[in-house]
Amino acid sequence: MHWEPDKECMDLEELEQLQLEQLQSTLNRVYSHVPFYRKKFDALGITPEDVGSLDDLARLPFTTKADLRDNYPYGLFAVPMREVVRIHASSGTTGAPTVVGYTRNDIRTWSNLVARILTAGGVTKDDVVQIAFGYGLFTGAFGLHYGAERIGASVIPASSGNTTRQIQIMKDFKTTALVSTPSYALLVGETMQEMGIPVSALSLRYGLFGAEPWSDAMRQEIEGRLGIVATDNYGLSEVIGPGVSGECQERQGLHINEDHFLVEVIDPEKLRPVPPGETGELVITSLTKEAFPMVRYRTHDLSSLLPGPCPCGRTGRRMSRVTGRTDDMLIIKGVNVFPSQIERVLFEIEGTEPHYQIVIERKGAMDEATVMVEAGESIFFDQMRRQREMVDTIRKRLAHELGISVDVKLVEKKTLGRSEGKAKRVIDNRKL
Ligand code: DLL
Repeated sequence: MHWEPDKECMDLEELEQLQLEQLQSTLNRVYSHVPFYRKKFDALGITPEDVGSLDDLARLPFTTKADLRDNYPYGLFAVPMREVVRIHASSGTTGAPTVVGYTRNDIRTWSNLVARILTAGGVTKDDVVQIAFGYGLFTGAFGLHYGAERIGASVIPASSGNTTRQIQIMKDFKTTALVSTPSYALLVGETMQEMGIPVSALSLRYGLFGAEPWSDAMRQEIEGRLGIVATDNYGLSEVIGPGVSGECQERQGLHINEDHFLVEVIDPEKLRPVPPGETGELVITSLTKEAFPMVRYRTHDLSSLLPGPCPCGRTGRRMSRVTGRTDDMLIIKGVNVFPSQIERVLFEIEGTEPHYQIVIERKGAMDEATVMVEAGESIFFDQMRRQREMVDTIRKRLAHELGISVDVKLVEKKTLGRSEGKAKRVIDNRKL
């Protein structure tokens, strides 16, 4: 099922022609309306007219989060404020927030792109969609809300938090699709169990999850607990919010809305494209945005471009799940470690709950990492011997996967903090 089949299944040559025309108009727009871009292009001796093919994109300068901060709040807007009808911001984990704006047309585009993703994830106008993202400056709730309304679904703006109430609403209002972060979906499943509400009491069929990395193992866990088909969708506020890419029912990678975004994958050190299919950092250029166009934005998200057609008929390229961020990468004892690697190992071990946290300390010159893992009740009521065996198994498997030794601590169910938005997996107490 497609929302805009003529666009989503476009002939590839036609798509490239469209991308080039839109790229040229975006470059003209930023060159004439945003002093920041004009200065950068001038410094490199490039004018928009020099870009005659999509390959010329590689000659353009990158834009970074620091550039957004330096131009806080409205310095990168390409239209006067009277044309801006919406403002969002991302708080990020460090530093000043970054502010983004939308014209009326941008909101229309955004809603359509999210409608594509919801449709690909199974949602139709017959669905009742519960949005369990926080409504506010975060783009997640409003983006998915507008997309679901665009389709004609019945939208419940439940917002985040108050999980027992969410479940009550889900049951009473006969919600058929849940929209949230994957970690929140797990918490919903867990809370249902505690409330004694079986999956059969709900009408849920689909889950559309995004805004943070998750694994296929986590998908299976969520699908089992909630009795749904779960799809992944990706986006970031600097580029538009949700709506950049999303999985279809084949779940073989996320379809990129390529008629609106040009996606490159680069080596984050050498800053050159990696060979097709290899993992690197996503760099995204917006092609149709009016208020806040973006040229070669370095996302710091790690993914790869997947070749070949998808049985669903969409023709654009797909990207693999985002496994983490270049700046999510921990360096422990000199070794690169991603939280997603730890998650994968824990999901394979019976008796552990899918909740974990990594705590890193520095003792003298040495890093010490402890992985706190919630253990199921049966383990806690068991003898010490079984607990020790489990710690040992986890430690060995982690050492094998990560290439370094880490401490493992079992904690009781529900000891680790739960997040209603993006999960916090890492506590780094090192003063580096
Ligand atoms: O999280 C937009 C969004 C909302 C996407 C709802 C999907 C659903 P930001 O708050 O600006 O925007 O955070 C963007 O979150 O650079 C990634 O690191 C991460 N991220 C977003 N979606 C995924 C995903 C929204 N599906 C940052 N998988 C991005 C992995 C994701 N990471």
